Amino acid sequence: MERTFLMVKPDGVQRNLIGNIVQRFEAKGFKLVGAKLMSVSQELAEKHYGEHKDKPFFGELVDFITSGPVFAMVWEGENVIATARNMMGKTNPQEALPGTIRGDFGLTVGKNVIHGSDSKESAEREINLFFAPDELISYEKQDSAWIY
Ligand code: FUP
Repeated sequence: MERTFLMVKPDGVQRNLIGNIVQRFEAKGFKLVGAKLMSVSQELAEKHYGEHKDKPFFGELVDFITSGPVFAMVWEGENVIATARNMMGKTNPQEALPGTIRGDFGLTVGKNVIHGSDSKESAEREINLFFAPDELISYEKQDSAWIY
């Protein structure tokens, strides 16, 4: 079963959106296998956003993600990586459709509420960056038979 890394960014935590965001992925049928409220260190931020290190907005990106607590999560389910990206909406909240997280809650590309892995490779890399193996829980859920 596929896993992805999702993170409510500091703006989402400050705006009390953790519960709403968790609820969407639970209701969709995905399984939460790890979650924690945490601070992102400078080092972790620079690793996480490594692919953007030459972009003009890299400094702002790192400053923002280290500016307050984030809620880091690992979710599991069929095609969870692409489906979660659809549920998040486009990177630019102006283009994100209503009904998506960024479409419903975001106004600017810098403060766009949530991060989600964009491929199998980035999911694996980001899960390993943010979680130790013993922080991820494998378990059966009774509702699975009604979802799959
Ligand atoms: P996403 O995968 O949708 O989070 O988008 P990207 O990986 O392309 O960008 C990572 C973060 O960089 C975005 F969440 C917001 C920020 N960003 C900017 O601040 N300015 C830009 O022009 C593009 C991205």
